[in-house]
Amino acid sequence: MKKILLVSPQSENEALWVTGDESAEVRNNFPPLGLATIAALTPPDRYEVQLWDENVHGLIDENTDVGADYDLVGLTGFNIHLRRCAEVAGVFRARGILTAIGGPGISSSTLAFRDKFDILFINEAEFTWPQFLDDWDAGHHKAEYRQIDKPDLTHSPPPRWTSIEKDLCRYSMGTVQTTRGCPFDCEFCDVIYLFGRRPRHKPIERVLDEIRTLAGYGLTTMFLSDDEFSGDRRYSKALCRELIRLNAAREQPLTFTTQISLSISRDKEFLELLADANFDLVFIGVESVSQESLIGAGKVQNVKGGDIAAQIREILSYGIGIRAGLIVGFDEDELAIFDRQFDFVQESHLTSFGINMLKAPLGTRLWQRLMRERRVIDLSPNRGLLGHPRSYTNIIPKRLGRVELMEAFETCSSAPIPGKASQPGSRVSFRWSPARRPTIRPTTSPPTPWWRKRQATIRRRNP
Ligand code: B12
Ligand code: SF4
Repeated sequence: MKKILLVSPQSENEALWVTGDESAEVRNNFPPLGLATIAALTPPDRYEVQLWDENVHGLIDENTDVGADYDLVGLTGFNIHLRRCAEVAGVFRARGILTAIGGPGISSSTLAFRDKFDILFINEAEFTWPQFLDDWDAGHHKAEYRQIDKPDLTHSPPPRWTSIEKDLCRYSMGTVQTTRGCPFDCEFCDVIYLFGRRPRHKPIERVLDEIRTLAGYGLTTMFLSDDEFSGDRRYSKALCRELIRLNAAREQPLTFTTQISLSISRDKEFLELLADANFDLVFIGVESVSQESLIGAGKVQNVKGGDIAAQIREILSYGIGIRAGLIVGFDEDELAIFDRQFDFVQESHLTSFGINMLKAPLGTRLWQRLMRERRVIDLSPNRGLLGHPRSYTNIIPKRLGRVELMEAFETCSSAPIPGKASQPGSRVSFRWSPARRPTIRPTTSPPTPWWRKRQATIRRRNP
């Protein structure tokens, strides 16, 4: 029987999501969902599959004993992981083992990394991986498999976690994907190229089964691993109703978290459902307090609701915490944007946030426009020297000097939080210099009736 090892590369960025506040055994936030899906697409009667997450199982180098003689090593990753994927592939190629790579990273940066792996899987692999396995068995596999159509998610099998089930306690949450795709079209984002604008969803019963499986392994928080959980609102509301039922039948409710758009601040029914389903934190691409920058970036869904700080407070008032993504370096941004973002964090009472410099990912509308304007810098020859991806950008900003932007960013982001400086995680979020560090104030607006109801519900469920 052929043996396959599926590796998720070490990710400094991801390891940093572990704040140090979790229990000692937690090594990573998210178990490798893409690899568990590939494992599920691999017939167990023909192949043995083992998952290996470098953040949990250790770094792989030429001396590492991976426990068996594998016939194939498959890697996964986003674009920020590709360099590490290439290093790991190099280790196995030196041992004469066939290597493959799939995931969004190689799907969007195919050319730059083509020669680092033997077989490339571009885009989603629900159809191409089984096709490869048949070709491989028949002795004539191709060097590249490319999925053009976007598969209906009923074709995506429930992820198979069995090979790492003992290690699932080392993750702070379970991952379940309910939809792929996003109806919006932000200029800097490649989600719609990779996954389409029409959200595709899994049948609700399937989602519930996946949640129950992970809960059975002892995980109590579930990350719904979607681009935009509210993209198909009828579906996500129906799912929330089922999550409420699922929790009601449990002694201890599960906690949910996901990525969602700011536009939910205008949908009270949805906010109530999210709160009642026990979503305690959502990631929102807030990006900027500047309406001009948001309009320029095509992030109109944030602008439609008016005052952004008020929209955030509305969501917080339901007891749903927000981790916000912020961006500096839009064409409309001047140096004052740093102060404006700072004041905005104060005013909105954001519970958590991370900040990035605007980058133009290959192929996005932003990349195309800035290429025409000759404002994209090819950093690939220097990639090894650049350090952490948060500390540089591949664009020439419009109103800010490039050095000015990077210096201002570095000044703000390098100040450690007192008492946390030595812990992993202390640099993952944007830290304003100590004098300017925001204090999270208690909300000044009176609690809404729903907030009070949610508090009562929480108290009832956790006496
Ligand atoms: C959930 C999510 C997160 C979560 C959890 C991340 C995690 N590690 O699990 C959080 C919020 C933390 C996050 C953070 C970031 N994310 Co994110 N995230 C996603 C999201 C929405 C879902 C990922 C997922 O779970 N997919 C479900 C699985 C089943 O899909 P999959 O892994 O793609 O696997 C399929 C195929 O790709 C393929 N495949 C994958 N691996 C392999 C391997 C082999 C061998 C084979 C054959 C096939 C194969 O087969 C699978 C079935 O089709 C995606 C968008 C999306 N819809 O996928 C963005 C996405 C992956 N993230 C992205 C980015 C940029 C980031 C950040 C860098 C953002 C930032 N600036 O900080 C950070 C990086 C953090 C890190 N170090 O991991 C980009 C990546 C862009 C790219 N081209 O690489 C995406 C595509 C969104 C986007 N366009 O902006 N993210
Ligand atoms: S809402 Fe989020 S996922 Fe959708 S296009 Fe904008 S940035 Fe990308």
